Amino acid sequence: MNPVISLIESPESLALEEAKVKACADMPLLKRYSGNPLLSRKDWPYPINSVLNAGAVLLADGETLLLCRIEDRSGLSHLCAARSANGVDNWRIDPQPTLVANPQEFPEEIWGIEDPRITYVPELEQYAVAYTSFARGGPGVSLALTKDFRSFERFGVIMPPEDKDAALLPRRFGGRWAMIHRPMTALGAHMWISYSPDLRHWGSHKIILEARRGGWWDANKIGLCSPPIETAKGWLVIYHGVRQTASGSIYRLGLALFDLEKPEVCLQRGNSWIFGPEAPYERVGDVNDVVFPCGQTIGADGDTINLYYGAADTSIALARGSIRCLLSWLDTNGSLPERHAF
Ligand code: BMA
Repeated sequence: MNPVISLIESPESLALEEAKVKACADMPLLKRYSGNPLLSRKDWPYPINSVLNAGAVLLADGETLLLCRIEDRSGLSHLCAARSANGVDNWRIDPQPTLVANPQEFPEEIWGIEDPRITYVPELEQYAVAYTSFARGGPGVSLALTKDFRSFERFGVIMPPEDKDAALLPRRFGGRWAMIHRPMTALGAHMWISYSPDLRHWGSHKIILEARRGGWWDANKIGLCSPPIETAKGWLVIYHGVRQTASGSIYRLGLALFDLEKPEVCLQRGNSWIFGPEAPYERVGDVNDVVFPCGQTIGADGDTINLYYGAADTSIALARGSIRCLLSWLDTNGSLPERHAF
């Protein structure tokens, strides 16, 4: 479960908090782990092409589980779980694929399944996995529930093509579940939220964050990265922005904050990106210049964020930051976004 940063109460805790915020200025917002990349093709127990874009969660026993997207040597993807006691090394990888496309029952998966985002849902005592199902209509959003990442209850496609980059929020709002996702519409590639009474039927669709236009780093195409993080100030969202250039796309990360009780309301949006492809394993791979997180875990201090990201569509890497520092950066570098009706 994501922590909620406690509200500041006494003058002493206020001073301590101020000192911690000041210390943010001396550290990078997201610091790459020195042993990156964490997982790549050579680590896999069976032949694959690449391992990328993993959902992440801390299990009840404290282990980190990554549900990795594996592109096999047919070009299609499935999901495979890797577990580690410290979230950094000694990964125990399932000897066989963990969740594979099942096109007989779910024809929307004929070209594989990709990019899972995991949310622990206390009310259901289960993990919800929102993933991309890929078929002739393009990518759609599918949902499955699991208790153990060994057996899964599949709900099938819940957002029809073209749609992807989805994660469930961990609780209900006014009795309804909420899902952030990124449909492609005539309006462009913006982030939306939809609500459901039962996780199967979705409505009350609203745009929550728009791709900017023109020369911006996040012009024309954005999407949710890892599931939103619940903080006292709101839902902290890491999203990707795609810059089209003459030599291809550049995938970078930005921040936005949404209202705790009305997650469709954006409170702040960062103006510049906070993390982009710089290291060789991010700049060069099957798809150059891509950092693409689908999951994070939060440290025992309730502040450290371990962000797991696909690097150049080839391997999985880790960067660490502080939720407090990300929020304080947003305070200084964010603004209230314009809202457009659709
Ligand atoms: C996106 C998704 C991701 C991929 C990224 C960069 O559209 O398909 O799976 O990592 O492109 O290729």
